[in-house]
Amino acid sequence: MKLYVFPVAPNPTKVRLYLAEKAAAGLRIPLEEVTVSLIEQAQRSPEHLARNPFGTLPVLETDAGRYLIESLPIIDHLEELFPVPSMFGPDPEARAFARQIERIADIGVLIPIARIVHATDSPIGQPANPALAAYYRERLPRSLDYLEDLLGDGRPFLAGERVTVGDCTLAAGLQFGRFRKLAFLGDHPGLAAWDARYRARPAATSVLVV
Ligand SMILES: N[C@@H](CCC(=O)N[C@@H](CS)C(=O)NCC(=O)O)C(=O)O
Repeated sequence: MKLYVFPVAPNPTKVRLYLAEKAAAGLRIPLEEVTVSLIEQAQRSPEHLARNPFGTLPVLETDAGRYLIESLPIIDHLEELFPVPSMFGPDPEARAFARQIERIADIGVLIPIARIVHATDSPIGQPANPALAAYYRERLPRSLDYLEDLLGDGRPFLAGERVTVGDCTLAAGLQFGRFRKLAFLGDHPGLAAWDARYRARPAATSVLVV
């Protein structure tokens, strides 16, 4: 298998954190990471568009030569191939809740942060769009509030005592904001403490660059 990625980009980072957490827990998934430079617009090259017509990362090339082009289905597929140790949870209900938290971290935090970054200071040259940035800034606190409430019972990670895929998604989104000197956790002390705790993990230090 090959995983096409680029450092700091949040969706590839989410999958890379997932892989690093699995490795830290003793399961090194055998795949080759291939860098596709977003800075050089290599995601728009004919070679990459043949893998993914949307021209985005990450992409997983399976051993059969097929391409998975969405980050969560990539993780789902790897998790089915390598279910132990689980990055979702020990039973169906726990796994459903972990997946729900991941969706909220992605749709409610990672995507808004990515939109705000690209609408204000895009590292790949997307045009500024203050109205779009304002729209996502207004929406972001709802999901941050929800995640802050989860942590209110003293749990160390978003889904409980153990790290799950939602932690990877949230950390990937927040890193992208930090990359452009944008901070989002000023009104969320529980999440700020989670952020410090998560970033101290060996899996996080091996992947996060800012
Ligand atoms: N829904 C996709 C989103 C993928 C995506 O937007 N990737 C960004 C990097 S985080 C990208 O490749 N952007 C390059 C571009 O839009 O030109 C996923 O979850 O994988």
